[in-house]
Amino acid sequence: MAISTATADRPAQSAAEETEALTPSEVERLRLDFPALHVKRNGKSLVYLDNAATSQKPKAVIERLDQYYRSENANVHRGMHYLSEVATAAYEDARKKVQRFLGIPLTCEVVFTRGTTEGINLVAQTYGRKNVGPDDEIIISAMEHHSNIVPWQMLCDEKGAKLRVVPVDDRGELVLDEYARLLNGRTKLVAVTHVSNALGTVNPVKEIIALAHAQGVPVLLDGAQATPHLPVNVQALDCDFYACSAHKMFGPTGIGVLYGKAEFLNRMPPYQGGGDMILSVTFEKTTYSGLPYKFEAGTPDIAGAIGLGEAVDYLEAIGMRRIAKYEHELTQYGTELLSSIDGVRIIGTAKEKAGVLSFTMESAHPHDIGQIFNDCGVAIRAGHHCAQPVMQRFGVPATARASLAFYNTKEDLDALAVAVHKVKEVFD
Ligand code: 7TS
Repeated sequence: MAISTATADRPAQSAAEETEALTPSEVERLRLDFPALHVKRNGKSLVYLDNAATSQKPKAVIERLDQYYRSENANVHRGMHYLSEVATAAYEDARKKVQRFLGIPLTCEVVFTRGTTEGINLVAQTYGRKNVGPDDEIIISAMEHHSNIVPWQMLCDEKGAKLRVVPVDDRGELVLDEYARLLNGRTKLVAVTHVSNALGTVNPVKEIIALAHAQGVPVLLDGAQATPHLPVNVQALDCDFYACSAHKMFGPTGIGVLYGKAEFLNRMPPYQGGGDMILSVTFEKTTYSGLPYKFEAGTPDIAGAIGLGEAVDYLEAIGMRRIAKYEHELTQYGTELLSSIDGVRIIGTAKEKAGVLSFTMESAHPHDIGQIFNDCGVAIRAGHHCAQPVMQRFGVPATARASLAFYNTKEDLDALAVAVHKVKEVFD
């Protein structure tokens, strides 16, 4: 397959091509699109394995931001002049690109946010404050990122509601029988992660949604770690809300997406008040804009949205199925490598996993592992990954975590294994 960073001249892919994993030579070519992968440290290119924290950006995205600020910059939805029309068209075009990428039925169901965190807070503060009362229940899981725990805790504290938590088994899979038992007439919302950032587990979200819907309960999915790695179609999933962050999807920081079914979004009050979200304002009464503008108060991150549009074009040109397949092979390779080293314990061994390799070592604390890895030019994250409850579940304060993207290679994982041996040399 010919891969270029330009969008206009990309060939359409056949279904057969879509299902084959990326080949190593394609990955080598794609790596050239990412300047940061070629940053040198001690004469060697960095090995970047911290993609769950944030991903690197392709030239297409960087250049699109540059073009926007050089020749298209103006505020959106308000100017009567040329640049404002250009900026508005580009911003709204980005919304359509995101709509297509996530299989969202209506363009007005794409709300631009600052990221996953803001998307979840928006739902908690609007849908939640309106619909949750004393003794109602919200179901989350034991593997959530703090951003899918704390907003619900805040809501429950305010309303006298209860947080119910689906447990995780020793492999890092949700215990679905327990989940089914937790669902009841008081449940107002289920909010679970599509893919765990700490364990890599891909949750059976279709089943989770079907069980909730059978009881009339809506479901929010935290898609922060899914959208960069898996094909996601919210219509096929039938989730009611879906939140994700551009910066993990090879796009800019400071921008993300909240999908919500229009039937929910229409009935929710606004999140923030300000410019762009109103139809008319008097001191007596304000009326609000329709979707999605009701939820986009103030000047949005225009450049960010346009950059995200470019990022999803880039991902679609490669093909999310091919990315998922390649990353699956890479994850298996990395898992086998790490499992073969004495004293390494992998945390998170679910059958369905995305590219996260969380591990501890008998001899060294994760922070020491991170330090030695850094000395070896291998970037990973060591810590609790903003998922302290799941660390507690596995009886560890922290893990070292290598997290993959489609531009990583077996050689990157070999470098990871060399760094693990280095840690053993120092600490064993
Ligand atoms: N949900 C999950 C599952 C995440 O992994 C993250 C960020 C968030 C929500 C929050 O995303 P944000 O873009 O709003 O900050 N996860 C990580 C991580 O694993 N390391 O750094 C950030």
